[in-house]
Amino acid sequence: MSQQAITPELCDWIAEQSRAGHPSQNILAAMLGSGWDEAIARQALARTLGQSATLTAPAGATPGLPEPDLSRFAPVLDAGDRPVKVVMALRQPRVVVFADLLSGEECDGIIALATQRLSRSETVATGGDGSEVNAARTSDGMFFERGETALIQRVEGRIAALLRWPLDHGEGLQVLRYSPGAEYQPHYDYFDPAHASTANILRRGGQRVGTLVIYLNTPAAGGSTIFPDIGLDVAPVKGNAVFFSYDRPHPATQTLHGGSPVVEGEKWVATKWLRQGVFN
Ligand code: PD2
Ligand code: ZN
Repeated sequence: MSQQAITPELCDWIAEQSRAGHPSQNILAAMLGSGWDEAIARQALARTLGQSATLTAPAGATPGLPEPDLSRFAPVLDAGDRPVKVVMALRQPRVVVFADLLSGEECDGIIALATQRLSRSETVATGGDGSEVNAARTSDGMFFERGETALIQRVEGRIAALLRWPLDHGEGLQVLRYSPGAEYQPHYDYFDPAHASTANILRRGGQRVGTLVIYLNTPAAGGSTIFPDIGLDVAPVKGNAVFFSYDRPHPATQTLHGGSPVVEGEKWVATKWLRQGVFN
């Protein structure tokens, strides 16, 4: 789009979207999706709705980020119904590796529940709404509803306590199974503000602000979760998990991450994505 200008028509459209209940973050995402320059879009939002409109959180969002309580350097944290060990913590970007978040039986139980419902994993479609099969992600996957079974409920309650983030701000757990050779190429978990489908996705709970990948088994070789920007490889060990958070949908968060190819055996993970607001 060339010659972008803040016209009265544009301001009317922004005001109309706001009156219809769309958070300013979503309006901004829609403008970026249709080719508006970000600086001009933010200026137009600020001019129409006031400066605070360009801040990112949706109505009802919880301020801050999910974050375990590492303030006392306690090597074992109380996650409500289970003590969870801290293996390592990086401050910038925030990455924390936990051990024994789930028991062996809990891992096996989730795999058993998921097995019957696996299908080839999809990612957010590049062309519009919905999702599509993507060569960058060669695993099989499924989603649980939040609270779908007593086991899922227990695990979700534990995650909420550990990361001090409301249970209803979490998406349903996603389970992935990687066969030998399967991988998940490096990506960001936040929704790209420039993507056409993002405004729609953000209506439900706002942006993702944190990810917890839980390892449900220990593959014989390969399958580590990699963070290329910071040179970190996290080994997939049954019951352990890696958590990372991101305060804005931008590569500057250094949260690029991927699942390296499995070399031998299978790899199973359960991922919990955390949103800014209530995800229903
Ligand atoms: O399985 C993994 O290691 C992995 C890597 C990157 C999972 C995800 N992303 C994810 O579920 O978002
Ligand atoms: Zn990811």
